[in-house]
Amino acid sequence: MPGTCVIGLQWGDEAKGKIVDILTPQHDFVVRYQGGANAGHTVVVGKEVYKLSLLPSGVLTEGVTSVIAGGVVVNPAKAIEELDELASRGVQGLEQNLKISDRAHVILPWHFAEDRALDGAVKGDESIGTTQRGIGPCYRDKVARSHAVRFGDLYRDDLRSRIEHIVAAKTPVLRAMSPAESEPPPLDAAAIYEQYRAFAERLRPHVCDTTELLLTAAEAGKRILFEGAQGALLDVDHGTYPYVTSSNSSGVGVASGSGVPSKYVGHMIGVVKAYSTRVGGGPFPTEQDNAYGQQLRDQGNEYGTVTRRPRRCGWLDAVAVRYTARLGGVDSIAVMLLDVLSGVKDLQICTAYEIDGHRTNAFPSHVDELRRVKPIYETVEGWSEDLTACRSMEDFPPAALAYLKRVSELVERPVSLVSVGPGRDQTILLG
Ligand code: 2SA
Ligand code: MG
Repeated sequence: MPGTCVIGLQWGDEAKGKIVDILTPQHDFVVRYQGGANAGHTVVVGKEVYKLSLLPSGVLTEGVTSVIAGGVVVNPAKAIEELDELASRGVQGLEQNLKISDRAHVILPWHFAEDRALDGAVKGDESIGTTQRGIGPCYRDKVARSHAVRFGDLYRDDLRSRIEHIVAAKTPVLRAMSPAESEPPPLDAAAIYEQYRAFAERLRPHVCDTTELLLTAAEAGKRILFEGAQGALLDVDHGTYPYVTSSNSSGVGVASGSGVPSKYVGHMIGVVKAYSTRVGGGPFPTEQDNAYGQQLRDQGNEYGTVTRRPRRCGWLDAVAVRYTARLGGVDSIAVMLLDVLSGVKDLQICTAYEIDGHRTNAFPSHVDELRRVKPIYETVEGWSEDLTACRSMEDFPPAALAYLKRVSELVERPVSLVSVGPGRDQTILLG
């Protein structure tokens, strides 16, 4: 089967962008199928560092068609900003090589205001800590059907009246959602219409029926690389609900988001950070809100790519990763940022959970249960050697090899790749 899929098996930021970048030259298409500009993908090409939020990482490779499929929620201003930035840095062929689905839903100004208001509204002791990119409200409108705008709608004659209709409906809602002191400025339907028409014109060469494009490609045996955003534990259906993003960020989202049946995905790669991070609220059983966590944050430079928020850090949670690997039908795992663990004393891996006195390997379905988890740890031997210059398995100290072996056993998947730094050359392929 010619398709490959790359998904994160934790809470995002597993360095999926690097894997996608490495695999891109072996593919004809690179497809984003869920999420939006809440993602942050860092790709390092030589001395150049590219940070993409919305565009697939494939846009950096000439001759590859990059697709923003129908399951993505698109902020057109962000798409234009990223296209302009890449063009100014000499990336060629964008006009032909980037396709945006006419089915993709459009993020509109009210979605940002709603996102700000929504986050305070979730019951419980913590807010979700969204990226404030309008993602949740846009998906909500998509599913509700009444006040949504798809990319294809931006070119239709009734766009003006559609926007007027939605603005009339949203204005009282927004007012009611927002506390008096932060009431948003009134929505100006005429100005929004003009702005979005201009965005649509600018992006017109990119917009098409990507479902048809991708189905034809898949049927013709073209090699398609599916690029997941966020991580499986943030999946709206199977993650740590409600502390999740609003799309299917686990393996299950590929078919619904792209329109390509999962039978065309021949290899599912699960990307795993050698430890754990989470940005935003919600339970995190192996979190180390202490000197260990700070060491991981410092050594791993763990700050959000989009929001610069410090990421919460902790030990590798093999219970959670085994769950998401099974959920995603993962064939092999890529272990990332192994170099960050150099010099970390008392390395631990969580191998089981204790919940209310019972030991389990199952990942709880309810967030309250997850909050009560006492992680059961296995202490593993650490290493002090710098791994960033390692280029083959023989270069690794025995303790690092033992760590990889243990992760593979616990997750019940072979390790196909190990990464020891952001550069393309800091990658060791196995098997
Ligand atoms: P949203 O904005 O509705 O998707 O937020 C809901 C939750 O999903 C989390 N989320 C993320 N977690 C990790 N990485 C993400 N991308 C950026 C990055 C995040 C950043 O690469 O660092 O820069 O802060 C991402 N996107 C969404 C989010 O924190 C909420 O917990
Ligand atoms: Mg990221």
